[in-house]
Amino acid sequence: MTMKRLSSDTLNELSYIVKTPGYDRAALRPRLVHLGVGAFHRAHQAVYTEETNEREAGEWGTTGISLRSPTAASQLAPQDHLYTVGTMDGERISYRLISNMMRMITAPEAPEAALAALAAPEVCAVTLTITEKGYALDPATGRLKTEDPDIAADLQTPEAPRSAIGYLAAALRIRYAASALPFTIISCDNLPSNGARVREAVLQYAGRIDRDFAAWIEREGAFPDTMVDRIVPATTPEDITETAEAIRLRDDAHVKAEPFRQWVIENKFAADRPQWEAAGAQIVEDVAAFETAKLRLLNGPHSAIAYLGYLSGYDYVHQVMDDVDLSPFITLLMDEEILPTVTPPAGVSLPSYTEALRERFLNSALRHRTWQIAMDGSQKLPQRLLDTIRDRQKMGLPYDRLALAVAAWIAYARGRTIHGEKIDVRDPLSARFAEIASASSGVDSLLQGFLSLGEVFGDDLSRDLGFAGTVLTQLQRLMTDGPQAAAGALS
Ligand code: CS2
Repeated sequence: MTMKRLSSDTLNELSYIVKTPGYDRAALRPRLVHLGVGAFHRAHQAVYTEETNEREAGEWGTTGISLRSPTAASQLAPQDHLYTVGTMDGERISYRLISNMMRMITAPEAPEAALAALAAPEVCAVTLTITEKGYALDPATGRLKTEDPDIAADLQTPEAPRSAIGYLAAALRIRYAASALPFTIISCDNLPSNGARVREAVLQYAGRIDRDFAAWIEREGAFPDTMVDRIVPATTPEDITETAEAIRLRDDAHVKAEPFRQWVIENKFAADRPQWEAAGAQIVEDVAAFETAKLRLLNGPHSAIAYLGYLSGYDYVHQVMDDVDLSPFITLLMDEEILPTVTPPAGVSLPSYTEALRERFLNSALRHRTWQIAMDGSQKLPQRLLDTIRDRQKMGLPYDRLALAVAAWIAYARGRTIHGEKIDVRDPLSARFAEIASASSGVDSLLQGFLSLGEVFGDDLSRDLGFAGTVLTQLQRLMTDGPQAAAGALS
């Protein structure tokens, strides 16, 4: 039997097991815009907004903009932008309907509509999940990559942009010309000082167009730093089928997520905002400690799990956390090597935090793919693993486990498993990786090739012989004995 699709018209057929919104959808106003409507937004910021609407009788509606693909619009628009989130807690799944998304725009198909939606006077905040690479900043220097094709094109025709930074600036410029207030720009990507980064990108870009305009952004704009946390694996076709059976309607925009969620936002806003605290968000004066703890203790081990796990033949994170060699290795990596570099955020006990993280990684219901986390390693490694190594070096402490994680990234990024099977490496630098791999004649030259990637390793680690030697030892062991034995030797 073909299942009917979720939409306003079929809502009365939705299973009673789905928690439905406790507020009036008709009262929503398009006051928020989100760029990059992937699974993470749907299960994170959108859930906070939804609960805020419920608890505060809010009017917070979201316009979603996809900067590239029409996928999100094709999932959401036929459903009147309604979708469900499945929270997976062991055997238990609980569903809730999310209804604050009002409209979806695919920017390349409707650039004027996208710009108008952003610049609309009612919009008070724009949230972003555009991934690490979306910020177009050189990670080592913080310089705007004006050579990036999208940024270069946008600087030629700033009123008809295509990049995220170009859209934000173009919309702010309309506000500026109208002597209106800017909207708050809230980065929700896993980058340290994510607010400061997007501010830097927008200011450098705006400065190239009009200095007075850039000065206005500097004066009036607000770019809070945030820490975002919820494990949200990519939705699979099986998830869609299983959800349809459970909720009695087909939901092509469904996302699944773990029960845990956290959102810490710096108290810095340019305009009105939803009282996201009503949904549990923490509004604080300084996000840095939360960000560092999360990036280093969650995302760092996540990347280590992804590379070592994938190379060991594991598809999912929870399987890696069940492996006799890899699981103790990850525990020691977290407790012995990473934790001593982290200052606990106010009110947080780091040993309990790491213990809770391991429980979260063990959530088998999530089926979180190692391959998904392995993506875009060149953009993730610096803040997840390399800064921790830099701190260990400064403290005069060993970092062999972190070095094994870096070695596993290199082994993965070269595009072959230890047994020689091809890996589908997704990364903005994948072409460079392939060149390095084909030019290298052995482990030594492979490592040299990768270390020459200054945008990943920075000027310091690229030239650091002690670092190179430590990674080489791990890479050799990994290539000869395999990832499990290499990890086992450090447990
Ligand atoms: C993961 C993160 O895909 C990845 O790189 O490490 O997306 C992780 O699941 C989230 O940051 C959890 O908050």
